[in-house]
Amino acid sequence: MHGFYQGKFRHCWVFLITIKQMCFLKYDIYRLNKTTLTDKAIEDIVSKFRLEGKLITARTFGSGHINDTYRVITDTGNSYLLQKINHFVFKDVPGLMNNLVNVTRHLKGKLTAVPGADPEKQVLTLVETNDNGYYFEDAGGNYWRVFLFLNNTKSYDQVLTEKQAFEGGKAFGLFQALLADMDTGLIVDTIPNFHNIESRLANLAKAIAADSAHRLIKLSPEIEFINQRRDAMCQILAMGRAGLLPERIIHNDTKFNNVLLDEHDHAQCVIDLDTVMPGYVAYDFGDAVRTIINTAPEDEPELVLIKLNIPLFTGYVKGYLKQTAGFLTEAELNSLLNGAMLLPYMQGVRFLTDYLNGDIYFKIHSPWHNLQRAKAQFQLVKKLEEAQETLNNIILRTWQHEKDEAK
Ligand code: ADP
Ligand code: GN1
Ligand code: MG
Repeated sequence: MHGFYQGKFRHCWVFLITIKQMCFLKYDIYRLNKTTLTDKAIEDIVSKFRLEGKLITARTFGSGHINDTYRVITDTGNSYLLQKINHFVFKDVPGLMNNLVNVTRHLKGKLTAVPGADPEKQVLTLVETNDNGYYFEDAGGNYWRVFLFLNNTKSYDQVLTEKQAFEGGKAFGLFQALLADMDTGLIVDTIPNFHNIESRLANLAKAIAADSAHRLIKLSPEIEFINQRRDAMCQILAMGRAGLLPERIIHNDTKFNNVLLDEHDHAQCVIDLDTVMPGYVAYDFGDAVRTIINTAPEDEPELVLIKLNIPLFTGYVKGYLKQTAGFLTEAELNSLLNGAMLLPYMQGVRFLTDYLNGDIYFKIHSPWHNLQRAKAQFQLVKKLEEAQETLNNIILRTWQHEKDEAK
């Protein structure tokens, strides 16, 4: 051992220690950023908004990977959701907030005409700033916004029952249905090429070429896995370009914790509207399936625990097609399974790219978190590939059932 430290490998050893320290330092800096906001700072920020009552508590909330979220409670018993918008990810915050105002206005307008609907509970409500805007920019250049907190709601990182999956399907299906007639001119692209797999693969290629965090070593199995599936994964994009799939306004981040269920597990409200942009319905279907069908979390380190929960998939498909069978084209229907393959693949590509870039995009909880996430997503793709026929039959059977019901 002495020889190893002192001998010809000495420089190598020092180098490895330095790399390791840098990884942990970066992780520590990340944790510091998350926890250093004082109550006084929060009080200053919320004082810019028209809140009812005086702030009593503010606590970090939720498990999102992008924005910083706090639940704020005031002495009148009112509850709010304060968010710092990640402007490294969302470069055009005024455009993004304008989208949110237009989308929530459209959704509320449509629900007002639906008997029994409750637009205030089913759609997010932004709280105005004192100068009648919807966001506040602090001295440090950070952007903040506040929503009314929807009480007695739950969001699940993992789906537990078929009923929850069904309700989630209904919520995201209804969301697409209500936005079907919205003027796309009212929406700006908050992240250009967000679900463009060609562009995601090009970003990965750049990250591999640069290898800025010196992490490329040992990644050949993952890179080979990606390369083997390139053509198949670009199919939706090709069909869209050929005019075979219509572009609609979709959510673009339909992981299951972006739908709030009420205390009886009924669908209540679709949240996290930052990525609402034109796209193909298969993207929303695929991203929801990605988080519902997996028996393990998105970042599961034990790959053997990643299996498919078919009843949850069936529940989601039933809820989703109940709301959408009336307007989806046959080509869209046939693209759904492809979307279910594509989204975990694309997510794996995005996690791997971020790992190679040194974790600059997604929040991480360990220096290898993004790699672990990527491996887990690719394992899910493998499982989905094995079950393609079963999954397709479920989609087609459910579609037929909805068509028969409508007759
Ligand atoms: P992120 O973009 O970081 O995922 P979200 O907007 O999804 O942020 O919010 C994070 C979490 O906060 C959600 O998963 C949900 O649990 C909760 N949440 C968001 N909006 C509301 C709301 N209006 N009322 C109650 N809970 C909410
Ligand atoms: C991010 O914000 P959040 O945690 O809901 C990401 C999604 C990914 C997801 C993976 C703007 O979603 O695209 O699918 O993490 N959002 C953005 O968990 O990149
Ligand atoms: Mg979210």
